[in-house]
Amino acid sequence: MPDLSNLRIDGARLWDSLMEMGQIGGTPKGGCNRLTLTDVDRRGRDLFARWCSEAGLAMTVDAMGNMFARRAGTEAGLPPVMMGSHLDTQPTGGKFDGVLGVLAGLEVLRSLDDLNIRTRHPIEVANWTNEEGSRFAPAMVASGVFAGAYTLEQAYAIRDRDGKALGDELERIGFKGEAPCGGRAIRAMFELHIEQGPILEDEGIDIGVVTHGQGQRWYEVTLTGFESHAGSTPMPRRRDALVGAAKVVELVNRVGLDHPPLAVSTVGMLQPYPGSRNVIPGQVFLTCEFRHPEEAVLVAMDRALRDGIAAIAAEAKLDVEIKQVFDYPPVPFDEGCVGAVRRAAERGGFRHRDIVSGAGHDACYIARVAPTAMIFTPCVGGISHNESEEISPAWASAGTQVLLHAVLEIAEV
Ligand code: HGY
Ligand code: MN
Ligand code: MN
Ligand code: MN
Repeated sequence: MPDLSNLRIDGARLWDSLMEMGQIGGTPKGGCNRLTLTDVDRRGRDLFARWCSEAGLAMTVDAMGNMFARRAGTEAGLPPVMMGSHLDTQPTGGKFDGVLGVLAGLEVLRSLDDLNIRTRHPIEVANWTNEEGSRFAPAMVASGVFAGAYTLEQAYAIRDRDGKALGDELERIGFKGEAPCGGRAIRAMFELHIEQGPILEDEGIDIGVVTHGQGQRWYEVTLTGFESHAGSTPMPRRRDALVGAAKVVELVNRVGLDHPPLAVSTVGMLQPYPGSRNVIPGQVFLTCEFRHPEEAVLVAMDRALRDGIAAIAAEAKLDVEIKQVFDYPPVPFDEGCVGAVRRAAERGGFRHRDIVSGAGHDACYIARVAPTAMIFTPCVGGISHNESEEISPAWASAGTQVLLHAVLEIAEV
């Protein structure tokens, strides 16, 4: 194998691409709002497709709108080594969550051309549809279909809070591709992503070698009481769904605190109905989610949630419906690929450490159908899913450098 240790990506070109993509859906606070399958998402997809075409890559869009830009290998029949992440963002997202992994993959392919390096395996960079799960729950649904966790029909039927169906929105923005979603061999997949937490920056580490993705459980809870007049309904006669919901919020927080140090629990959405200032809320819709690296702890948290909500509903005389919308076990990544990431970090002279991912990622589903690993870069203050999300150009380049070398090890020069 030729000495590749001095191969360098073009960090300035990568940074320019990140900044240009960040303008699409850019928000006044410097963040990004490119909610999946909106016209803004389409504009981001079109820019990515233009860049891939300029780089001479062959683009395939599959039935879930997943985009795969492919650089041919010297042996066409070999399965591709894949990179990539997602271009969709949270409504108050940043410029780097997901986007770094997609544009770093593009930078790797641009650099291989500059350096005139050919690999045996083809190499692809992917943009996975609806990683965030903010508009259409659950998250990572398109990589989930690719990995066989959901059928196409199940995914197409998912509706947003306005009742729009995922399949219809995919069609509307022109990204419902012909190619089947999944069912094809992949040699390996590497996802570069910001850590979205504080560990790497706090420890002065450049590269996270991600060994696992933690498990997640997402729920939708509907509490139903009875609307009535805020002025003339005596307190003992009320069936106030919002009072019950407030106790559920406290319960969810308690369940997280009761499983230290790694458990996390969050109520992200809470919608009282009818939402009138002088009507006792008759119904509340809320979402909650748990995460932990161990399945047994997630089972215990699930039990505590269900028992706790039943007690709250009985005491407040409310009806309750609990819908689990996402049950996602902890994911160990492939040792061979994790090793390739670690060797690439050492070759580049980067300070690195093993780390478990707090966030979910498309790589967590792809790990079900191909050897997969992730690379983390630090992010400023560990902040993400916030418009102030920030990384340094040096961190972006370091992560992309490691991605280049990990991919080259597996794609075989
Ligand atoms: O929620 C997550 O972990 C991911 O950012 N969708
Ligand atoms: Mn992400
Ligand atoms: Mn995210
Ligand atoms: Mn994610």
